[in-house]
Amino acid sequence: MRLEAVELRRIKLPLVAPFETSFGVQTERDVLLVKAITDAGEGWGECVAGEEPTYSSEYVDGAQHVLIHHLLPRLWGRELDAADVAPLLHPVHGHNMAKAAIEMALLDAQLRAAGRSFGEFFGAVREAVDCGVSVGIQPSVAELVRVVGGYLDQGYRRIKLKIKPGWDVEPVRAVREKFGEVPLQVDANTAYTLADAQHLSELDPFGLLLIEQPMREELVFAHAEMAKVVRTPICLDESIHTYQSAADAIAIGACRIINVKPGRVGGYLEARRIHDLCAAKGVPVWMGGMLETGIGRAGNVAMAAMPNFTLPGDTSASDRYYHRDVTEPFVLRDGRLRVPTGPGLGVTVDEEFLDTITTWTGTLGRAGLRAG
Ligand code: OSB
Ligand code: MG
Repeated sequence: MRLEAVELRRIKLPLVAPFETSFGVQTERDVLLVKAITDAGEGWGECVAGEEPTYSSEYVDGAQHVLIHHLLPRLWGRELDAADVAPLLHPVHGHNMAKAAIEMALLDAQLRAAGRSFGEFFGAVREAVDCGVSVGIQPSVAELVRVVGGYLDQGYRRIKLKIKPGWDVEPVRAVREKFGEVPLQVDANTAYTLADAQHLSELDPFGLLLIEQPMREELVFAHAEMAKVVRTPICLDESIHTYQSAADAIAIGACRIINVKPGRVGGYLEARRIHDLCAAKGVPVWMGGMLETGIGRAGNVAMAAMPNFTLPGDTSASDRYYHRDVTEPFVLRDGRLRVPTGPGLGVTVDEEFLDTITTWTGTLGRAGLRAG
């Protein structure tokens, strides 16, 4: 396969409700989409970087810049397999979400051409995946209980509560008291320090599945220290950038569970290696989410069908995020989403709809950028 051109597109999609985390409130997504045009056909990728570098150091304008100026120039004019992308981009440090977007688009093109689905490529062992939902920080505990009740009524199989100092033990207690033994976990998005270990151990009596990323991403050793105080299993999200960082974190006891986000680790192929490592080490994984559109969701749901994805993922239905998705919507059935079976991502991108929400497009080829 040869990469002939890449169409970059920025779209704005409002969220159905504001999503508040310890790092801010989000009311819409500003998404960078990548369409790879190859001699074997086209493929789509979605960049999960946020508008601001507040989840990680990546942000969408930066991802666009690095793709145009540093990543795509390394891919023109050669025979490529999706597996060649990461080695070719290895000289560029970091920028995993930007790298993941172009690898995803090439993998989609390659699998569409071969008539194979992402699920088949990953060795999916189930036709549908168990879905959880990530619940943002709410204005009050009463509102939280109402929102969680609504998601449980829809059939979600696991609730994740976003927490931060001042919004942790009480919301967890309220949800436990109201909804009993529903599978429940929390995500701090780096809002605590090791000095908070004793406080976080107050969550232990609630039988949570896990506590996700309590401390800053570089504090991997501190997570191992915290695990000596907090009995709830620690799960890492932001700290895991590569296969190697996953191996190191597991080796020192910094986490017992890993949240796999293909964008965060530089693509689906690195995510698959992390899945396989964790399977070998007896570490369960689950599919994280970055409020993806149907494009990213299609790939995530397919990967979540791999055998060691034994916990429900942040793979919620399209209507949890958007009034209208950019593909056919993913619909929750019995608390699950079906793994697409068509070639590549197995979804059709609604380009007419895209045109109505596009804020910028640019086409790149060997000769450079043509803004559209
Ligand atoms: O930490 O998992 C996270 C969304 C944006 C950035 C970081 C995170 C999240 C979520 C949402 O929790 C998960 C989803 O896509 O449903
Ligand atoms: Mg997280």
